[in-house]
Amino acid sequence: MGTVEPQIAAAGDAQAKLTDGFQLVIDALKLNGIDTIYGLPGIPITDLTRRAQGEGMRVLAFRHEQSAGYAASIAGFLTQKPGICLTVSAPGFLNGLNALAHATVNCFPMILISGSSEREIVDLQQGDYEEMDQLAIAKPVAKAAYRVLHAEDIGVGIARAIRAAVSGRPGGVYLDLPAKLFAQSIDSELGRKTLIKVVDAAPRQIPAPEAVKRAVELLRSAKKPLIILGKGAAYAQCDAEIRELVEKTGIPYLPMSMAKGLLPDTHELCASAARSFALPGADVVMLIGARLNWLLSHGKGKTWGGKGSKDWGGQKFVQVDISPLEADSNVRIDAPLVGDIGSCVAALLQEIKPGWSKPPAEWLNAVAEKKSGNVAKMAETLAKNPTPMNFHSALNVVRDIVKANPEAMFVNEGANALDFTRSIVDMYRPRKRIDVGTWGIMGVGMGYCVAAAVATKQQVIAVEGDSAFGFSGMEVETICRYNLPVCIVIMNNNGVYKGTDKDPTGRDPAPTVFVKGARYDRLMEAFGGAGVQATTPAELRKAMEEAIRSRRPTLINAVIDETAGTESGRITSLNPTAKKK
Ligand SMILES: Cc1ncc(C[n+]2csc(CCOP(=O)(O)OP(=O)(O)O)c2C)c(N)n1
Ligand SMILES: [Mg+2]
Repeated sequence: MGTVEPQIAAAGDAQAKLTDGFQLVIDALKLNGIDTIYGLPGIPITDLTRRAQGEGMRVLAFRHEQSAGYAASIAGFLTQKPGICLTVSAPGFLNGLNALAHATVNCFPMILISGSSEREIVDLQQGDYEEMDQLAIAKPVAKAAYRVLHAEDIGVGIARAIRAAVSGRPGGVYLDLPAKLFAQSIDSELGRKTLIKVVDAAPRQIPAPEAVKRAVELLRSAKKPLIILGKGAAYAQCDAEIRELVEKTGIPYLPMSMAKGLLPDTHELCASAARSFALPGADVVMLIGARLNWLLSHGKGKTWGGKGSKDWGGQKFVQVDISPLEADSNVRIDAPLVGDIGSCVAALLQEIKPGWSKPPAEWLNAVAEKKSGNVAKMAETLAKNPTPMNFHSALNVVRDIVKANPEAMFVNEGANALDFTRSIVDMYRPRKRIDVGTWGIMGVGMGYCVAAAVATKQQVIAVEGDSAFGFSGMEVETICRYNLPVCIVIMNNNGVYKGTDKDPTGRDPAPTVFVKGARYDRLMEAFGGAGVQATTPAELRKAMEEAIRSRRPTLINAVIDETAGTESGRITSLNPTAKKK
């Protein structure tokens, strides 16, 4: 290992029994089954990355900490183990902070470990190299934040960080490791004894029997029940039980974006294509790992059949959630069911006895009818082959490719590139679709691609808006460097939402437009991957098939009609524009 060998090991017998901060961090992570680090080296953590790699950990080095952070966050979602992001102090830490906040908001278990500068100097604000009170800054966006000052506390620090990240409602945890800590030496036997192998890091939380009964009673009383599956349900990895619950009760369900594929989108009870009928029509709604936030119009307003924008639609709610604080966050929850999703769903299944009567045929037929009407309409649109290619004709190809490769991981970000894809591309397996999440955040794309490939070893397909891609585009080098089976399709409409805006004064390009006819495919070629320009669905299909056959890093620049998108995609209504023209 040459220079990466701890100095102490080579320094003779008397010192050979010492260990140091670097080593204890690595030992503590490994002891807890954490084998991958997503990060970016520099002072004071360069040697930590080297030595972790030397000790057999997978250390994936990115071009920007934000991508490393997003990678760690989604690795946490996919594996139920905290994803580790490792950064340098102040600027590196701040670059990773966005992902930490993202993890907390999305309930992904992640630990941001950042090196930091000398406490004495930082606290007296004497101007240290990369001086910053990182712990204080991380706290408001983290589920928990800790600092370790002494080598003998590393075991406790890592254990606390792991528990905080994965127990209860998962989230982002910050762990501050000052530069001085890494070089501290202690007796290795003593050090070993300070390490903690966390027992039952995410304990099951069993729901109260009376809460289960209340929930089932409410469901039983429903004439028009609906189930909504959120990404919490996908995270829980109790896929068979959730499927059983849906099928046993015969209740139509709506998957939120990252819950798509928990049951196949083609399932007869999937009501996605009838969403705008099912939400206002339902009388009892059971939320499973889904929050009534903006993505569900806060459970009220016109989406839910309310008269005004804030009026209750009259639905009663069962809410299955690990957090007792979630209920009543937006509207009254008549039957909160608090516990881990696996335990709650199992308890519901117990309580739903044989002889359970399925929802009234009238409701089921109405949903099915609405659905088949919309599916037929969509099929018509998808069958068109306009020139230039538009979102629909391109996504019709992606839809086929995903159907033929249901195990592939699917990354998606953008505005139109996101919204059209979510509704057009069916998912068939749980936890395959990973996207912009709760915030509708741009920039997760390439970090997600790396983590998805590393954590699942599956082919990755990414559908990216040209703007969305730009946030993390440099990571195509990372993808090429690790030779990951990632196929990126850029929906290139020359800009944010579309490419047709003009500066009213005629001086500059409009803020929403990019260089016309940009060749993103050549970016991939610069690093040895395959770059393809596709102007027709046939070219796109051929390129995607080849990417998947070869498992080579591939970027396809899909040239989309620049007039095809709409402002803000599907969330135009959230975009404030002056009432006065
Ligand atoms: C971090 C961040 N910055 C800015 C935005 C605002 N925003 C939403 S979608 C989007 C890009 C949309 O353009 P593109 O990805 O090309 O998708 P298109 O609609 O053109 O298909 C932007 C900048 C955001 N959601 N997140
Ligand atoms: Mg665009």
